[in-house]
Amino acid sequence: MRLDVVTIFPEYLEPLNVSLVGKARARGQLQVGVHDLRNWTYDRHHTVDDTPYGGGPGMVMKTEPWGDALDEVLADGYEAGAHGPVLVVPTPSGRPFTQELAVELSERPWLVFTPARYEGIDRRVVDEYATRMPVYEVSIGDYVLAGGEAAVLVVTEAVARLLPGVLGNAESHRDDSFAPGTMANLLEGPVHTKPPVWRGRGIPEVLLSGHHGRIARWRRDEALRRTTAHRPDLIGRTAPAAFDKKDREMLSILGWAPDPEGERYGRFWRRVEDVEE
Ligand code: 6GU
Repeated sequence: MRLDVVTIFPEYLEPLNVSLVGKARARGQLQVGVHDLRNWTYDRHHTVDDTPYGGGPGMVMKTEPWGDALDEVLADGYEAGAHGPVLVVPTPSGRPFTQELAVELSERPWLVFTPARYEGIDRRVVDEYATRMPVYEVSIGDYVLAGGEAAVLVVTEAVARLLPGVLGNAESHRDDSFAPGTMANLLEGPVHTKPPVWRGRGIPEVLLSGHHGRIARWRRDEALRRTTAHRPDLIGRTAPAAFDKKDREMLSILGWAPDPEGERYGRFWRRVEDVEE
């Protein structure tokens, strides 16, 4: 896979040299180009922004540097043998970045990122490149960052770990919390390692029992506990068939029951306390 990032803060992308992504690059599984947008400015002040048409606060990133930068980065990529680029535009007004989207992007050969500062990029830039390639405008969550660079790091790490041979264990993706599929998307429960006692705290007995069936059940129950506590929305929208009898017992203990009323709009479970009488 090839990645290109155009940014006014190339140094913000330094983490792409370390850890999982850095190792994938070193092994040749990933080619990364980070490009300074100001290389495509031709005035003395290297201006990349201007005041918004229609007024309002903040500044808008100008069309010409982005257009010239993207034209050259795309031409150089094609020259180097890359094909099938997609443009990934980080923005708080994008679609939510999910594991499903990470999987989709991991199947593309070439991602071009355009992290913006200020109030974003002149709309015409996205509209222009959307005529040439798929464009994904993505948000990494319901909060506002000062710029899209941190989002590029987030998306890159989520995508890179899905590439064949990048993570050690090929089995590990299927079990990811949020892995697409018909299974319930549950958060993972607690994990433990040696020593067996730390500051008077032991390990749950079952994990030392050697009973694989009971261990799997305990892990599942802990996942249900954690998911009901932290992400009740994930339980609510899980189809009943994704839960076995023991799951439903645990959900009942945790105060959850099937919601026949909600089924029409994709809400299969409700908190028992939520019932109004
Ligand atoms: Cl992708 N960019 C910015 N600036 N803020 C965000 C975001 C992206 N995702 C969530 N907040």
